[in-house]
Parts: sequence; structure tokens; C-alpha cells
Amino acid sequence: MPVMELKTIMMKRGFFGMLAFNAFTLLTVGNAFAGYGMGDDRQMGMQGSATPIAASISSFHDMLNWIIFSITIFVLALLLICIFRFNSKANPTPSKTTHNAAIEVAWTLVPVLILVVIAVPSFRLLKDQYTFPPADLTIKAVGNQWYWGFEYAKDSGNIKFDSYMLSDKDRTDPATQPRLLAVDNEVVVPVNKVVHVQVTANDVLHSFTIPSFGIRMDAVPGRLNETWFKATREGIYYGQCSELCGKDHAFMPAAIRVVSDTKYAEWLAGAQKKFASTSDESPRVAAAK
Ligand SMILES: [Cu+2]
Repeated sequence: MPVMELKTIMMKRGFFGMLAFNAFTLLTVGNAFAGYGMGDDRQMGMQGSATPIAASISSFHDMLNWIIFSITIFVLALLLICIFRFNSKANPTPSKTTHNAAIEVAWTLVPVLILVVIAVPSFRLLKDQYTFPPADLTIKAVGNQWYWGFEYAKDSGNIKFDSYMLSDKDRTDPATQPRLLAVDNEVVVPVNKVVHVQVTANDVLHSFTIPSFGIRMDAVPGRLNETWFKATREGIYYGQCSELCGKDHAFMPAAIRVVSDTKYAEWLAGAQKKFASTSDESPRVAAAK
């Protein structure tokens, strides 16, 4: 039976059906069936990974879960043994043992080894995130109260535009324009290209996040932070501001569309015309004058 059909059937069984489905897919195929680019109905794992970094984050997360589950079950087993085997009824004359060298060495060494096992992939991931491959494209994401502005560097198209969330009345097609995520001007990037993203803010702290790309970078006024991604899968990927930035914090999504090289070139040519007259001021500020 195709997995998506199984998902539909299990979802009809409510919360526990979905729990069973998620447990099944997590154990068998990882998060291969989680939605890409946005949350999925009753999803438990991470969003689908569209970059190698996001894939490493996902598998690191899954590995940690296995370690956490095992430790929790082990501690629960020890507790149950204490409760049932060594209560005053079952064991009226307790042993007077106070030390056991072997066990003491084990309970010191085993946690150290577990931490080393966690540290190796953790540092490797951190290194990968901070090792920037040469950029094919450089864009800048600027946080504003409450929308994102985007700039494509001079050698990457040289355009600049603002990106606002679509309000409910502007969403003409709810299927392709998800609520609270769809925006008027999407960022478009080519697939399989290294994109450097410079992140800053104009007013207060924001945070630029695209879960399916495994990126999150604080946007700090007066400071230029940088992250990168290489999307290996075409599609639309959403993220939301991830630093509490005021009243409309929940309403400043970012949308990145990953397309083929030819589609990107087409979009860029159109965008250069469309945004040619964009001044340094945001359209809302200009309109208010
Ligand atoms: Cu914000």
C-alpha cells in the first residue's frame, strides 16, 4: 500500500492513528514523508530536508531521539526494579552495601562516552554550517517591523524588493497560498546553487528562518550576519520570523521558491523590470508620505 494512502487512513483514526503513522515512518524511512517547506498536518518529525545541511540536522535529531528514548527506558526499568523488587515487603532486610567500584566506574564512563558520541556529529554539523562554499548568488534579507526586504547583490541580479504576507482577502487560491505563509513577492533562487544570505535588520531584532533549508540567523540592526544554503530540490519553502519582534511578529513570513536555471533567468529578467523603480524606502513608508 502506498505510504500516502496509509497516511490518509491513519489520519482518519485521529490522534493515535497519526501517532502510529509517524512512529512507523520515523522508524522505517525517517522524515521522508514530512511536508516540505511548511508544517504538515499533525506532523511529528522535522520538515522535509531540501538542503544537505537540513538533512544532517534531521538525522542528528533522529539519532538524539534514539539515545534519549534508550536512556529514558533504561532509567524507567531501574526505577521499576527498585519499586517492585526492593520495597519493604518484597525485601524486608536490605543489603548494607555502600560501594561498588565497577558500577561507579561504569556510571561515570558510560555518560562520558554517550556525550562523545553526541559531540562528534554535533561539531561536524556546526563546522559544515559555518564552512561557506563559494557563492553562486548573494542575497540580503533585511528584517523590518513587520516584513522582510530582500536585495540581490550587484553581481546576482542587482534587484531590491519587499515581501509582505498576503492577507486573507488577498489569498485568491488557498491551495497554493497557505494562510500566514504566502507572500506577495517571493524570493526566487536556482536549484543546486550555493546561495549566501546576508541577514540584518532595520529596527529591532528579527530572525530569518527557513526550516526545510536548516537555516536560522538572527537579524540584528547594525550588524551583518551571514548564512548559506544549497537547495537540492525545487519547490516553495516557507519560514517565519523567529525572534519576537513586536505586534506583527507572527505575520512576517519569508517564502523562497527554488526553480531550474532557465526559470530563474526568466524570473530575474522580469523582476529587474518590475523592481527597477524601487526606491530605498519601503513602499509603505513611501505611501504614507
Ligand atoms: Cu520579526
